[in-house]
Amino acid sequence: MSDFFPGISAICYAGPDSRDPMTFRHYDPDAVIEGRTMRSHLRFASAFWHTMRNDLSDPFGTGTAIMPWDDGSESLENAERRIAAFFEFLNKIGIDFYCFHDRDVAPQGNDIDETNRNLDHIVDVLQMHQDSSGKKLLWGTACLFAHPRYVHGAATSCSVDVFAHAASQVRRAIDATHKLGGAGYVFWGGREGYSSLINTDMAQERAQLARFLELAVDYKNRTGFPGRFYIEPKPMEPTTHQYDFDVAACLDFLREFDLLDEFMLNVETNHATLASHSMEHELSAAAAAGALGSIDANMGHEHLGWDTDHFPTDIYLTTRIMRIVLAVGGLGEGGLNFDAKRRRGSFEPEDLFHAHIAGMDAFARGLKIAAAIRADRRLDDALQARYASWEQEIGKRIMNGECTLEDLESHAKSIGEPKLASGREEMLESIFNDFLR
Ligand code: XLS
Ligand code: NI
Ligand code: NI
Repeated sequence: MSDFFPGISAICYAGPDSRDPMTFRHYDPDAVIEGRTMRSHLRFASAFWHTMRNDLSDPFGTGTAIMPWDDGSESLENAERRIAAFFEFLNKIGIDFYCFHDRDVAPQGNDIDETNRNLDHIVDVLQMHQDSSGKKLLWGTACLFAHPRYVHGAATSCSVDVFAHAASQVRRAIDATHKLGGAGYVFWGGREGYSSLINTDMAQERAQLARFLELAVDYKNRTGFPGRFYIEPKPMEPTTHQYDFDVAACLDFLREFDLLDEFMLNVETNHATLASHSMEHELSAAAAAGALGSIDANMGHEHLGWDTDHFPTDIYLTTRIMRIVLAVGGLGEGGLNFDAKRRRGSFEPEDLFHAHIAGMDAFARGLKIAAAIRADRRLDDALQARYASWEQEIGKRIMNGECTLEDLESHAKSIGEPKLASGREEMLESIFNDFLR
């Protein structure tokens, strides 16, 4: 058995007092919270593209990551070695799931057939590793943004031929995900937007995107892929504007094209902040529509206006996320995928462990704190009390559609000026803070 991470053994829970950075201080996989284990609440996944393919280069400099298992070639042997290193990593860190793009696990060939053969080969390799490790695929996806042919978009390209290439690629990526028992399949519209409106027919491009998704749904139904389909909203980058801008825009798009029953949302923190929303806002919007499916767990930096994909280490953030996840009864087949990368200066292989430990412990704490806030009930009770007037007869009649504007005028006259209560925002924030000790 090869050892790609020599000197690092399985990361174990050692409790909050541990001073050993190679331990979990909060993620105790078998600890039970609200009747379920932490492991099943959190369903952590590691992103193959960041963990194995991100060399930590940035627009100003080359990669710094030390990856002794990677010879830099596009050979199948190299792809197999990366996967072996990845599964060793998953085993040691104790993460049960992973996510991939077709092109980051398997090399592109000279034509579609060769590319498909490469992917088929790699799917068998992944299957072998899944079987021997018990690890599972949370979701797969197609990289429809890196190849130069997608420069003007994939489904939204001005070229119908590019649309056909993208369709063929998605077909095979769904097959790969299906074969590996993936719980879901993600559509992230990396270049499904525009650089400039001066050369863009927005109505045409949006209709193309809808048609593309319809074709995928048709394929899912015909091939019996049982997993969920997700859309991952993102407002921009690399495009100026992406059509799946935020949760609200995605829901509206899906509703317009009658696709709402077919998709849930994979919500990413750094995409929320790029859209000038909080993650809490995006998750609440998705939850309200019954479409909160999965989470790309990362975060941005308040001084940087782009998708920096930091590992999520902010306990306020993870607590807010887990409060919503617990409130909707969990993510079901979804999970928390660390769509996150180490900083360029964290270039040693062991930093992959530190980064994931930081994210996992932050979410474990978020889960524990969120559960404590829920058990305490003060915040939930305050919310319920705030809307109590809607429980009155008049409130029920309005919501049941049994009132006219005239009825409401009579009601308004009979009660006089409404008496309002304070929103108590600061008091509630302060109660929330009490739990972050
Ligand atoms: C990029 C996206 C991407 C998707 C998968 O910003 O987050 O990584 O999650 O294609
Ligand atoms: Ni993502
Ligand atoms: Ni992202």
